[in-house]
Amino acid sequence: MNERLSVTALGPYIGALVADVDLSRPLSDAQFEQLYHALIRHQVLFFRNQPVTPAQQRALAARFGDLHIHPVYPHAPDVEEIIVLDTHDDNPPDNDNWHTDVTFIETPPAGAILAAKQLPETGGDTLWASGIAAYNALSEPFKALLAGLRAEHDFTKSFQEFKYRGSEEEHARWRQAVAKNPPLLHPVVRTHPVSGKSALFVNEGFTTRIVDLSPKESDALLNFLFAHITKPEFQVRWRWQQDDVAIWDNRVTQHYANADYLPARRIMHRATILGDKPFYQPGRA
Ligand SMILES: O=C(O)CCC(=O)C(=O)O
Ligand SMILES: [Fe+2]
Repeated sequence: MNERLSVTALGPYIGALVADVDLSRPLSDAQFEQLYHALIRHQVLFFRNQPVTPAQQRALAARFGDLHIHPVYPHAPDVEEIIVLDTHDDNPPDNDNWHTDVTFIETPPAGAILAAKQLPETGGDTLWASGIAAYNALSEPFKALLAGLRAEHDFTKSFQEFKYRGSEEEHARWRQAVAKNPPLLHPVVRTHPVSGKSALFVNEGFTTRIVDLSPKESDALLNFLFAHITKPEFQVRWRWQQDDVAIWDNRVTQHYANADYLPARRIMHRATILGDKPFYQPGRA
């Protein structure tokens, strides 16, 4: 059996295409090791032609850690760890903003695995941005200003009440999720626990304010940082084909799902790997 994965960078900062691996089968330790190192280095990995079932996708994700069960998104039949993102005219996409997944919990996901199940003829690309590249591009005085600042992350910034009024059951699930996920704080700059690299860790999806600054200072700084992360230099854009798989490091990246394909339907499956509590440790890398 061929144990060597082929890894081709898609740019200097973020993204790589991985070939010579079958994600539907259990990976050997040697294969997993290569995959893991490629993920830390490139932050998001892409694979073509991987028709994984929900159970196979769960098994692959479980190699990386324990899995998260989402408070409001629906899941695959019998596999509650696999979120089904089925978007169409009656359920329009809502990930067309720059965000890091689930930063509204104490230990946001370390990563996620997304599989393309049904795609529109055209459109529906996803972009990822490197928080490491964005951070590195800042001047030293600016980095010094960010060091030690804390930002609030709020579930309701992206999951707004008006979207969950379809049925009483849906509304009740939303209320429960709000009660379970009060706003909390994370460092504005986060150190990667494995690579030691620092990354911007505020995202437009969930970050509401920098609590150590005045409201006006916080607005100005966050607006700058949200705009800064959208520089194409820090990004990779993926044009999906059926049965593509993407794996990303959610600790140091954010992403944006283009909502340009309605009325066509698009179905994606996502597994979410639990992470640890974000910290900032200056000078590690
Ligand atoms: O549908 C996509 O391309 C990405 C959606 C998203 O934001 C996610 O799965 O976390
Ligand atoms: Fe997302």
